[in-house]
Amino acid sequence: MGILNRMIGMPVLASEHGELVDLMLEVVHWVMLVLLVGWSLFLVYVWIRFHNSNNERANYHGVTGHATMHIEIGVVIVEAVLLIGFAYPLWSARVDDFPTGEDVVRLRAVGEKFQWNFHYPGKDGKFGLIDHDLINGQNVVGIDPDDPNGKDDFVTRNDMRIPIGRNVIVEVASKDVIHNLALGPMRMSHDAIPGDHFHMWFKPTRLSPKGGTEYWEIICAQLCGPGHAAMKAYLYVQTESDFQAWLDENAPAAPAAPAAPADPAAPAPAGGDNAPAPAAAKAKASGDAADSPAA
Ligand SMILES: [Cu+2]
Repeated sequence: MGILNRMIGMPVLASEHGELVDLMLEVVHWVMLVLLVGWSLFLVYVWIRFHNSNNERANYHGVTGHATMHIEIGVVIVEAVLLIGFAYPLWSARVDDFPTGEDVVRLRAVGEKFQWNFHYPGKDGKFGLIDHDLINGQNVVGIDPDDPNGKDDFVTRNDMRIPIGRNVIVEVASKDVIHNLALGPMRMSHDAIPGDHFHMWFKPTRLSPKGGTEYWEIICAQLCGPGHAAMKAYLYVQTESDFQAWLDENAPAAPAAPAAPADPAAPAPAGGDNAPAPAAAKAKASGDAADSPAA
């Protein structure tokens, strides 16, 4: 298994549910390949069998056998099994069975032309309240400075980090146009639509390259404007200890601390202009964003 997935160049697989996604892709492509070859052979047969030189008079009876109908019914059954047996359960787990508990890693991904802002709730695990009216150059996601829950929130630019082996819930939102947060190795993506927010979840099962010190690219999967192609971000799946160290490094320590410049120690991937800038907006925030994904 996996031959066709390798041929079409699927990115590395790094999430738990992703195995089922890849299995479905593989099976669907095999079914389509069989159909393509079968129908192509049938077309060639029809060209020859019903060529003018073989049939000087039109046939007014048409097809009399039932073979094609049986084949069609077979195709419908296979497709129904794929849909009901694989696709629905997979989709249902993504949209219904959101993980709960202390162990879940939560973050927000806010798209804008042309970058991703990742809002982390800090050590307390609670997001500060956000308010669109508070968005400015320093406070890029509009964290309310009066909300105590947001005091340790921080925001990174194009730099998404998650620990291996824990469930992750990402809230996807947009500040301007429709973007799409596409995490290829996680086999997850979701549109970011202005005026609304959505949740997606997954469990990373594999460190990003070089033991989590290098990244996989995150792309915007909706054509969002002239800078769309440059709207890349960086996904690090780290060990738990590396992730905690990164949180310690980025979460503002003392309440009401002045917005300190971002810590430059974070490894800068060879990404050119778009390299992640951790904690681009360590604005103070607040609020009870106990923002449950359950819709
Ligand atoms: Cu975009």
